[in-house]
Amino acid sequence: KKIINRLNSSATEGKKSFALLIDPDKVQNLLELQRIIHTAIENKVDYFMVGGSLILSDFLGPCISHIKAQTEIPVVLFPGNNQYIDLQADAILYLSLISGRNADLLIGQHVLSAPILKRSKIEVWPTGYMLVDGGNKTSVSYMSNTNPIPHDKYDIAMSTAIAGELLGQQLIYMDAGSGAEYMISDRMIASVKRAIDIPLIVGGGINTVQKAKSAWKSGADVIVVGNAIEKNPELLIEITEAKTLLNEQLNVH
Ligand code: 1GP
Repeated sequence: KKIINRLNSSATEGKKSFALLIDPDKVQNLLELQRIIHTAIENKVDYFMVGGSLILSDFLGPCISHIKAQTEIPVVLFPGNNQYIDLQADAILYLSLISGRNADLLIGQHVLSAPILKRSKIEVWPTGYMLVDGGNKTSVSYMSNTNPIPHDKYDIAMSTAIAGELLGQQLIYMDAGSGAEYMISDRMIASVKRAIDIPLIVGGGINTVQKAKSAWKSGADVIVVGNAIEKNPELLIEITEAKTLLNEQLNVH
């Protein structure tokens, strides 16, 4: 069964999921990487996302093979550009930066990577990627050379997400950027979620268990946490516990 179908079924049931984002460039050494992966497997995160804005190290391949050697938990690539491909991964977020007006990130990078992806067995997930202002200038807003959607422009966010869905995107990913000063507001998450019928992924600046819970409760189907767990791996355990509790309350298992 395709992983995206599983993701879709969970979202339809209202079941909340948690993706741990690992940026191989931010990991100090392989031992630290192994420790985070081990904790994530023990706590049964739903997805590993592997990605970043740059490729500074040669940890991408080892990171994915290390995860794949130990667990069936899907590994999803979250690429910063068309070089960010490793076919050991189970799936790739094929991101169209629909909040921006940079043609290269709407179609250009895709043209460069399409033949290799088409020939591979990797699941390609068409994803409408929306950057939302998170207070500070994050790597992704600088690297993408686009303006994020203002934090309080709910209608723009909603209309953008609907346009993404109508254009055939299968997921919407709203991101305030890694290490955002503030996460996307509950109100914006809720207005986007109400407007679309495809799963909603939310990330950027989720650095406490309270923020994780409020993103889920506002309508995120999957939350992505990276930066805060790099700093405090214990948070991974707290967030998984909160997710299990919430899914029990929602009566979805
Ligand atoms: C960034 O959404 C991800 O693209 C995760 O952000 O690193 O702030 O958790 P953080």
